[in-house]
Amino acid sequence: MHNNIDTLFSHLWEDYVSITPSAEKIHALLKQQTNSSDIVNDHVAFRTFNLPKTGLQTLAQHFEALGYTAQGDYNFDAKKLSAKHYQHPDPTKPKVFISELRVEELSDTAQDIIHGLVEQMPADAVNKENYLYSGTHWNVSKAEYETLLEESEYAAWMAAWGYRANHFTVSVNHLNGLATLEDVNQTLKDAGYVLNTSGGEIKGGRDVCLAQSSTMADKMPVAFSDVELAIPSCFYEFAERFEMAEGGLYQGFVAASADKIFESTNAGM
Ligand code: OOG
Ligand code: NI
Repeated sequence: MHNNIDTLFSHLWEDYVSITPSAEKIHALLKQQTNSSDIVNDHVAFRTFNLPKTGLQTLAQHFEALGYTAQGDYNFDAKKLSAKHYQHPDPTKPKVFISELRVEELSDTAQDIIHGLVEQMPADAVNKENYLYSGTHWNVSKAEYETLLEESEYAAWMAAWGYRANHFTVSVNHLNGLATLEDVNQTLKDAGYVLNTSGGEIKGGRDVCLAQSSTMADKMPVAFSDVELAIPSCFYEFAERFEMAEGGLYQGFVAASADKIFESTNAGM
């Protein structure tokens, strides 16, 4: 386990930009446009399979050890996912969103593939300091990836990329000058980036106290056990939070919006 939150997030960022070159470029672009010395990170998201060896809790324990606590539960019926979000008592620390695929709801074929992958993973991998950015612990063939892809894009992504930050998120509230999420989106489109339009370019809004947008994932090569193939890796998200009626910025997530953000790793939109 890490004993320092900032060190953990810098390892996560390093791993993330190594397979998401657009995020590093957008980070630099937004810094330059807003004359900021840094960009505030709203949250990071992780994915996993709900098998006992590697369920959501095996990732969460690394954050709990650093003082994070579970705050909200989310369910995505069609995608067969459950999720929780975590917050730290220090509000300047990024929030964490962890989802897990309910493997038992998939076909027997898909379940067999996923069990076969997770069996290859050493039992102690989840307790290693680098677990949250350790990638895959298995060999997966192109055919297995494609079989999973037909049923669950999430399962295929996990099989190919494993344990790592799926995305970082720019806190639009902290961007001087680019006042709204619309402004950020326009800046990104002017620079040639492709946004996720599933459910509209902006998901949510003032009415749910959270507006979100994201890029479509970069495509990066993965060495499958038989062949190398370029597939969607990770994306960058942009979040604007609004005041709640009772006061204070909303700190949770919005399931209907999250459902569409997941689709940022879909191939070609
Ligand atoms: C997580 C999607 C949900 C959000 O901010 O609502 C999410 C994922 O794609 O793994 O990050
Ligand atoms: Ni997110």
